[in-house]
Amino acid sequence: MNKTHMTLGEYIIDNQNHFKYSSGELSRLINSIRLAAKVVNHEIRKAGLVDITGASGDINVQGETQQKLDVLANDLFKQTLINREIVCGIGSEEEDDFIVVEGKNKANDNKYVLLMDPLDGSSNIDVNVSVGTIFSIYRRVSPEGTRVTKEDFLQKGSEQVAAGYVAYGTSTILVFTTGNGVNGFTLNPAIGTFYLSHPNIQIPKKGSIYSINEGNYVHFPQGVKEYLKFCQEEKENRPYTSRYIGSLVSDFHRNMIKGGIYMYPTSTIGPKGKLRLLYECNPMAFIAEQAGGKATDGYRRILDLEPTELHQRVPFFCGSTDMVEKAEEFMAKHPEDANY
Ligand code: P6P
Repeated sequence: MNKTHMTLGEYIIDNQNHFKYSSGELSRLINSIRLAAKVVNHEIRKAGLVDITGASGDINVQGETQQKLDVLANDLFKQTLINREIVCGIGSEEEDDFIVVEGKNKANDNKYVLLMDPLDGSSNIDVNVSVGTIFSIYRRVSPEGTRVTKEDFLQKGSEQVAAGYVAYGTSTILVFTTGNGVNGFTLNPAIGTFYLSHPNIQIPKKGSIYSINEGNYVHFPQGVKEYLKFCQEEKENRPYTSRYIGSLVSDFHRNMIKGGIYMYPTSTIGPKGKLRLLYECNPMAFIAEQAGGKATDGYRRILDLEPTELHQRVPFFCGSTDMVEKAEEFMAKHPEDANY
């Protein structure tokens, strides 16, 4: 039930009994994400004034240069989750392996694991371009009271109980689903409260925006090249336009509101694509489907993919159903590209 000017806290209380396995823990988990998002937002808004922009000097497990804010956001979300003893384990883009949350053994009784990209698109921070946080929540599969295991994290995206993102843009918006539709909450920075601003978001079935790094064009699979040419040569009143911010959360959020497709396909320079299945593609796919959109690897539903590794990468086609299905039509003509 959505009332006007409802706060995130009121929404969680009003909808708690809709959360799968509602026992209050999921509500507390979302509340802890809310707190961490406000703190990260505060740090991002002053980047450039204090020494938290630029590279940290470290390289993460992805082989990517860690930005100072990457490390800060990772530490903030981790600490908030650990302090509240809500999850029994955490997976993060910035951590080589998953983190076991033990505490006074109480944590091992916790039912959930969380996977996150604490600050996606962080290389954009130094040039004042929007960045985001992405999170994915599962119920553990290992017995409660025991130490969390890798299997708790390597679950299909269809098993997620909640997923969301925070877009630190012209305003800061927290968008999430618990399997009953998608709602967006915008932060009022003056009082530090998230208000329901985008109830029941539905991705327009048709769209006219395609979002892809066309700098990689010569390296794309043939089906992607053919789809891009279709968009660029479409005869009826040239409906398509290209928008690529270089920040998944921003490109995705724009498509959620206006319609569009985001693509990060395989290429000869990235044979499995770039985006990570567990904490980028799965949460965004869950949200997209809950908003009436579609998400595939060009051939298969993202949420059906069986994970094998914590940081595995998969190709990603996500957004307005009609656009994703049109792209899949071109991909289907090249089945040789289905095995990456
Ligand atoms: P490229 C950011 O690093 C990210 O994971 C996404 O947020 C973004 O869409 C993509 O990579 C940009 O990658 O190769 O186009 O610079």
